[in-house]
Amino acid sequence: NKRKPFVAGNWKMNGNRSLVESFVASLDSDVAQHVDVVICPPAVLLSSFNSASFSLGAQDVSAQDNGAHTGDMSVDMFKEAGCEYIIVGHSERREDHGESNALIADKAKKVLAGKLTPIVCVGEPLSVREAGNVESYIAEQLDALITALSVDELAKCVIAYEPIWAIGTGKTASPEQAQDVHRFIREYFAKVDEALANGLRILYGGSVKPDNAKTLFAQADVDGGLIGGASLKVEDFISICQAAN
Ligand code: G2H
Repeated sequence: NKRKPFVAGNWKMNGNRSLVESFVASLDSDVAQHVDVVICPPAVLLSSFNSASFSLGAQDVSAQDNGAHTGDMSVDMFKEAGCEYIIVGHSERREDHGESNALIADKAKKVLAGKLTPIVCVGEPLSVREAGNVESYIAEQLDALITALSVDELAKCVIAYEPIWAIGTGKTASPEQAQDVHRFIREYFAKVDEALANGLRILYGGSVKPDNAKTLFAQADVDGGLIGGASLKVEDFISICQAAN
């Protein structure tokens, strides 16, 4: 396929200025030659980055415009801080902050209106997988997005499939499990528009490490990864980026 590989590091609530410095010093443009590389640090660290070798992203955003929303940050603010991407709907946001599918779709729409790219996360908890309901669960998450966004807008999104049972647990989905859901997601978008589905980048997330990245990324419908724990060590992150090459 002709989709450009994509690797995003999601630092979550981790990192400090010295970690920023190690990334700026070690992650050079060679790594990002054939791969779109993005780092999503905590918002307060964004201004410490000054590197042209990779892009910056935010981990979440408000669905509102600037105004009286204490503690929130807007698309405009992230844009000014140099972000090109914003993660929305991470399962930790859904769980810690009760974010609904509808709110996440609103956020994605807001990100697109600001001409940034949303990385929209979907994924099922273990109970849903054990009950055999993965596809209907993911379909419901995608429906909210498909309802809120036009085909042109959907085409500008990046999707991340992150099975919740594989997040930070060391339990990676097998390449086959990942591919099955990625194929399902692509086919689901193909019902909306074939070209959209073919061009859409779908990332896998959940305990991606240097030693499992290559086989995951080799799957036909896996276009890269959203990396948590392993994005906190620059050598590990670089080898994952290389695995996507
Ligand atoms: C899934 C992933 C990155 P980890 O949340 O978003 O984290 O790689 O630590 O499982």
